[in-house]
Amino acid sequence: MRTDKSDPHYGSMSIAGVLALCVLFSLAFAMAQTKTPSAGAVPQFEDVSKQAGLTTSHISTAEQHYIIESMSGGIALFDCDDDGRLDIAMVNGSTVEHYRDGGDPLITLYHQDEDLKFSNITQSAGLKRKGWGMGIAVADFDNDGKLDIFVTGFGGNALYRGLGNCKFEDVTDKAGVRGSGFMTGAAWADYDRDGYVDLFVARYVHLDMNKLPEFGSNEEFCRYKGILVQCGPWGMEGESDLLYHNRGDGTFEEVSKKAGVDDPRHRYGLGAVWGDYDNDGWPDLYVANDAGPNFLYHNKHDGTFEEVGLLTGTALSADGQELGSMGVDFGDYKHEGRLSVFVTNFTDQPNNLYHNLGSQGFIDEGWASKTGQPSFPYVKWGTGFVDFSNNGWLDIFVANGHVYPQVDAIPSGVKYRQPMQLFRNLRDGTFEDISAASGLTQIPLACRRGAAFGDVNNDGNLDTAILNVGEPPTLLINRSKNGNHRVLFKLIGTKSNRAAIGARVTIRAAGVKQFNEVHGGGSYLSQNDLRLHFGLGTAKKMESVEIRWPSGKVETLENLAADAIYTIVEGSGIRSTTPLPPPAGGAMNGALPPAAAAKRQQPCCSPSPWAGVRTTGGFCRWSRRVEVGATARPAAPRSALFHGPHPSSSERF
Ligand SMILES: [Ca+2]
Ligand SMILES: [Ca+2]
Ligand SMILES: [Ca+2]
Ligand SMILES: [Ca+2]
Repeated sequence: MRTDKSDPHYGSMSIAGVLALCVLFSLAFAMAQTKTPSAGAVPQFEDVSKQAGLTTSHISTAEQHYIIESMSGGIALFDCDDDGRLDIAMVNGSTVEHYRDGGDPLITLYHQDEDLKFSNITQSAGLKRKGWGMGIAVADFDNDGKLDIFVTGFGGNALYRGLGNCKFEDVTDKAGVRGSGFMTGAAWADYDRDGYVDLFVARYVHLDMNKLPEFGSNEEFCRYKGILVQCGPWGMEGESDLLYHNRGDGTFEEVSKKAGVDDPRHRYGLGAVWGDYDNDGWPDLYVANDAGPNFLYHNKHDGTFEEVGLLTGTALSADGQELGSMGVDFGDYKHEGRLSVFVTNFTDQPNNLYHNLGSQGFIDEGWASKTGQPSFPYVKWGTGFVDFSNNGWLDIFVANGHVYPQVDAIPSGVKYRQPMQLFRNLRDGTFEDISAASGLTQIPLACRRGAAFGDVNNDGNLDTAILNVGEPPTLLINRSKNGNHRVLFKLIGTKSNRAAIGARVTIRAAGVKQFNEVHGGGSYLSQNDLRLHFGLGTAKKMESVEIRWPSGKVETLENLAADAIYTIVEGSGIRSTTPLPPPAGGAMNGALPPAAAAKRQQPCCSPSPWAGVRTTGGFCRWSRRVEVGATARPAAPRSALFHGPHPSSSERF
């Protein structure tokens, strides 16, 4: 049913009433507030892990005598029951003793029951396969509208087919994706554009669990700054990589060799992410290799790839060094219309920022961008280009943690548990380290691995979940209050794969063009929110929103209002619009002293007819969804123009 949004008496309170309340509250808050000069400029994070109920520990030994104990694992933000709230899947890890005994359940699944309250539903979800979990990536491989989970592991992966309502069926063996060896990064993309997502799986080193290299046994490969440590990866044999082509019938065929992504030289593969770096409409693949050159595979449109890492300048550091690479993300951090690459690396190395120059390849601006110096001492893993401040510019987040617990015995230098880092985009190709100003350095240190990004509490600010080795995960809620507008897009493919992995959204707002692509796996062995998020700064609307679906179909929406979550279906436009709370900012949204904070238990201030209610978490809950074609805010045009062909009856949906 279409609702009449022009009715001023819609809802329980009139617009005039809400406005009057808003003025009152604004005055009250303004009077009570202490102004801080930088408020709004730097994102602020709150660690809610404990009160959110994220209490299950990742599994690891304290000593980590073997390299296999250091590499797990990833974390995923995705909505397993399609209720609009992100749930969290954490890879569990294991120990050599446990593994020899059958291993540990590969992942823990937390359902978000209400705002930022999670419960562990792993057992009832049917996620029972045991082993040694490493990475995670989410997609809808069978296009049935239910998200599926792929977990990499040492000695065997798991593919959990979604049945709806956060229940899963283990189809690993039926699908033929169990694999073997030391599997790490996984990433989904429909590389041959047949409407079904395919799956790349990186593999690390060759390891025989019955003949593990003894701790400290080799003077060359099992030493670090003079102390005894686990052996490897140096001196170890590597493993090839895998590519599973989706046959569309629930099974996969391993085609890495045929496709040219098998890594015949057996580099130590870790993080992997797909992205169309050359804008030809076909997904390309970046693979971060530890202690060796990285791979950039260009998609040749015929089911095969050409490895162009060295040719494009994305394999080594600026000074020609092979670095120990872990995590990776693609992002257009300078609004140039091209995806650049950020890669996290081992200690005493900078991170790489491979700036995409188009036809001239890439140039590593790790040092020049000023992300190199502050990251140099740490061992760096989970990462993402993320606009935490909603100003339309991508910042860079990095999760750190050493591989050797023994480094704590070395008097100087970095320790095993390390701080997280955030680099603010200064819009000139350089970044500023705002780890301290954003509150990240006040969060207890941990040895971190995967990091995933998404809007966990649906307030329009991107949040992050981080895996901590041997400890429960960290959930950081972004409490920024800068008044900036923003938007999220949930895409549903019809001709394209249903989760729209690989879809590209390009928006134009206040004359600025931004784009991003939907990723099935990335960062370090992790999965971000499948919804694409854009910060819009002061822009209250987008002049245009162009969606390039993986099928190749391009559709454009015009004059779309900001501050909403849009669900868009390939071929039929906006299916639903969920308003976001009004951007927090200005007088009523600065840092609140305790007395004023108590007033948060009030109706949300907004002239919107969709008056929200503040929950105990301090943010708004908005219940009403707007029908197809309607706009989110009363001030916006009454309906967004939709240009694009209508779906034909033959399209799957
Ligand atoms: Ca959910
Ligand atoms: Ca599915
Ligand atoms: Ca391409
Ligand atoms: Ca949020």
